[in-house]
Amino acid sequence: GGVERTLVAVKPDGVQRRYVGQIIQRFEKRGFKLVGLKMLQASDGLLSQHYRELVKKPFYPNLVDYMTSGPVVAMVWEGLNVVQSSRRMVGPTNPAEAPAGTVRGDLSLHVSRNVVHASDSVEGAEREIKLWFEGKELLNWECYDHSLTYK
Ligand code: YYY
Ligand code: MG
Repeated sequence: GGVERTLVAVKPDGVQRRYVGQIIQRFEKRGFKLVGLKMLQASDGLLSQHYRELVKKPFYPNLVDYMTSGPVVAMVWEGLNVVQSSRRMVGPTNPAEAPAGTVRGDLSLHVSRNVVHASDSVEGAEREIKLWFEGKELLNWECYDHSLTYK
């Protein structure tokens, strides 16, 4: 892939456990550029669109209760191959299968409390970013170290 954007969100358990800073730091350290950031209380309506493939799953009501239990910190990260790289940094859905070194493998234990979201495809990322952010909330800015990290 080329330069892409993806949606990463610290879920309510991650916010409660005060992991926002260290999750942001992982993406900054990797070299990705933050182009959108906000804290919000997710609504049932937003989540039913965000998780539209999952609304009929038995765990969906619990998922909505969890995701609406407190604030979420949503962000958009930009960079080379950022969609796949973010998924690798976040780790598998079930923290029990997540390797150490991944966000989920380091910070969580249970599939229904897995701390963070990351989009799973370029198309999915585009759809999710439009759901969570207005165009004017995304900033185009020049990251001066890209002449070092993109060679
Ligand atoms: O993209 P990712 O978050 O890794 O997994 P999805 O399959 O999209 O599921 C979204 C979300 O649903 C997952 O992060 C936790 C929750 N969930 C669950 O509570 N129990 C499951 N068996 C599967 C998913
Ligand atoms: Mg998913």
